[in-house]
Amino acid sequence: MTSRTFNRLLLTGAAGGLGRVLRTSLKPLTNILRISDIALMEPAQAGEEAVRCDLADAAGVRGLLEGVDAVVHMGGISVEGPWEPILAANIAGLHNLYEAARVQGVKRVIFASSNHAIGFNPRSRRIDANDPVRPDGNYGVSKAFGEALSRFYWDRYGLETVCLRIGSCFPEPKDRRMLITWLSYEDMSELVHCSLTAPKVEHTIVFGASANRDSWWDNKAAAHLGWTPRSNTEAYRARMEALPPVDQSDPAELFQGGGYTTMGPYPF
Ligand code: NAI
Ligand code: 15L
Repeated sequence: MTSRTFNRLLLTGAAGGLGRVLRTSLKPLTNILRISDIALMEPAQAGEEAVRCDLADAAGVRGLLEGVDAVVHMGGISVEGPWEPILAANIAGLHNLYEAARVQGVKRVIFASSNHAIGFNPRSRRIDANDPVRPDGNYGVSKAFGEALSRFYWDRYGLETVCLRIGSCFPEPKDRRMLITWLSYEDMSELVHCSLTAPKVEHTIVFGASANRDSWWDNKAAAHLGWTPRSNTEAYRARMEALPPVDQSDPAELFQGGGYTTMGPYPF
C-alpha cells in the first residue's frame, strides 16, 4: 500500500520550461512519474520513466498512455506561429492524447491551455470561464480546440479535465503586461497539484495568474479546485514601469493577448 495519490502519472512537455519545474514538484504525488517529450530530456531518475514521443504519432501516444492514471499535459507548440506545426502537435497530437486516454480509462487530464484562447478580449473587460473564447492566432485557436475537445471527452466519456488558461509563467515578469498576467512557478505547481487532487473537477476552466494587484480574469467558476495563488508582481512593478513607454493605441496594448494579436499571417 502507498500513501501517494497516483501509481503512474504522465507528464508531457517534460523538457520544457514548465515541464522541468513540474518534474520536481509532481514527484511526491506519484509512485512513478512517466516523463515525455519530443526533445531530449535529462535521464530518468529513481521513480521516473522517460518515453520520448512525438504527440503527432498516434501509435506512439497509445503506448505512452499505457498504465497511466492521470496526465499533466504540457507538451506541444507553446507560442504563436505557422499553422502546420500547431496542427500536428496541438490539434492532432491532443486528439491522439485524448483517444489514448479514453482507451486506457484515464480519469483526469490537466491540460495546459493559454490566455491566448481568450486573447482578443479588450483589457477593459474582466471575464470569467463562461465568457466565449476569443483566440488571438493559430496558437490560441489550438488552445480553444483543446478546451472544446476536453469538454467533449467529459460529456461523452466522463473523462475529467482541468484546462489551465495560463497567463505568463516564467521566473519573473518580462514587461508591463506581465504585471497582470504573471504566474509564479510556485503558484503554477500548486495549481497543478490542486487540479490533480480536487475530489471532483468534471470540466473546469481556470485562469492561471498569481495574486497580482490587477486582474482581467475572475476565477469564481473554479473555486472548487481550492487553489489560492500566493505570489504577486509588486516586487517587479517599478522595474517594469520604468521600461520605455508603449503606444497605447497599438492593438498589442489594447487586448489581453498582447503582441500575439498582431502576429501573422504566415505564408500560405
Ligand atoms: P515549452 O515550449 O518550454 O515546452 C513545451 C514542450 O513541448 C517542449 O519541451 C517541446 O519539445 C514539447 N513539444 C513540442 N512539440 C511536441 C510534439 N509534437 N510532441 C511532443 N512534445 C512536443 O513551453 P512551456 O512554457 O513549458 O509551456 C508548457 C505548456 O503550457 C505549453 O502547452 C504552453 O502552450 C502552455 N502555456 C505556457 C505559458 C507560459 O507562460 N510558460 C502560458 C500559457 C500556456
Ligand atoms: C503563452 O501561451 C506562451 O506559452 C508563453 O510563451 C507566453 O507567450 C504567454 O502565453 C504570455 O501570454 O505571456
